[in-house]
Amino acid sequence: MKKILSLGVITTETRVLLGVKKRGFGEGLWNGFGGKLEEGETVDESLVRETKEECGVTVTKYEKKGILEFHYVDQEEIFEVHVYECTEYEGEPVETEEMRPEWFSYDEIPYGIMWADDIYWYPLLLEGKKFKGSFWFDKDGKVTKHELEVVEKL
Ligand code: 6U4
Repeated sequence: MKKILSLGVITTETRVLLGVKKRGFGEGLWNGFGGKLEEGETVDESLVRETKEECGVTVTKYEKKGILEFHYVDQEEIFEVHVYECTEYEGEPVETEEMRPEWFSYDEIPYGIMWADDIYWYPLLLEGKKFKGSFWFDKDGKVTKHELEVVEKL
């Protein structure tokens, strides 16, 4: 079984907005904003709702850039994460109960405290490419195997 999730990376020409997750799955890691789909929701709707919940902004211009499958040892389901680049938003980023947002220059992205797959695909996203991939994790969150390709269309 697959579980679909949204993940949005807010970008400017030089910086990305990430949030450190304060609780739950991925706690302590810097990540984009997103989450599971609620009943009857589309992936786009989940992206907009979750981003608002997690850092207070409403994304108004976004494009799907990647589809990634994550295989975790301790999760029964495969996560299918739809990755978006968000280039316009309304409101100002604020800390919420779930996340604390911060801007990072492209060359200061804190890969050491992010999900281990991120270092593989953030560079593609920041170069404007579209991509598809799969990552397998061990119990410590290390990537044991991966497949990743740049595609013309998702
Ligand atoms: P609840 O159950 O409401 O706390 P929800 O906010 O719906 O959770 P959550 O927080 O579990 O979902 O969402 C996880 C977020 O982390 C999604 O945006 C997808 C993202 N994510 C999951 N695995 C990831 C990985 N390996 N690399 C990555 N992001 C990942 O960069």
